Amino acid sequence: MEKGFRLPNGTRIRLVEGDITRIPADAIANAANAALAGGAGVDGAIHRAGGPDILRELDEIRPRVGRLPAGQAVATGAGRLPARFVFHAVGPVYRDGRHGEAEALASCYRVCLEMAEERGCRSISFPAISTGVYGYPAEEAAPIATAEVRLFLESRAGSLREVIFVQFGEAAYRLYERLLGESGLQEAQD
Ligand code: AR6
Repeated sequence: MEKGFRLPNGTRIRLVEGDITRIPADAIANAANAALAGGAGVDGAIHRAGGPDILRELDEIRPRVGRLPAGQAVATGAGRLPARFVFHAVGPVYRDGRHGEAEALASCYRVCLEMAEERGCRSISFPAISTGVYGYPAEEAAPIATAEVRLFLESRAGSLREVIFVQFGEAAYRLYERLLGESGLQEAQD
């Protein structure tokens, strides 16, 4: 399943249901953890598909940055993934929504978009950060992700032409489809 939306300035938001490791993009955002040590979920899938080079790079970064706070990200190469970079973003662990979770989640998207621009990327893909192991309710996380991406594309996009939301499973895909569909964006036909 897949759908595209066009912004007035010609940039695009693409929505895809599937495995983020199989979808080509200049940069792939990862839902990592503070230890940058790999893990389950999409993090595990990215390390499995990308191969050991990614963890080797993280081994070098770790001593410099220590434990990475929620809302921040570091960049590595993408190993065997169909991408140039992986941005390892640390999402917030969801407690009750009153502990800065929304701002930290928004920051994950913003920081990754900025990192993509800094590296001249044309496209970046995102999983639904924090909505798995970290327990962020998908319906609360989705409007934060889409609003942050839209704001960035509308106001700050340079090299970046396309942001891809990769949703795992039909329910997550439908949630984004509804949100983006109701946002007044034009659906792209190609
Ligand atoms: N492609 C796209 N999305 C995926 C994939 C995939 N291959 N696999 C899972 N998802 P999670 P978090 C979706 O748990 O909540 C790890 O252990 C999944 O359905 O991967 O940020 C890290 O090391 C969900 O919607 O990340 C951290 O310790 C979304 O990706 C911790 O989990 C995020 O789920 C981070 O937890």
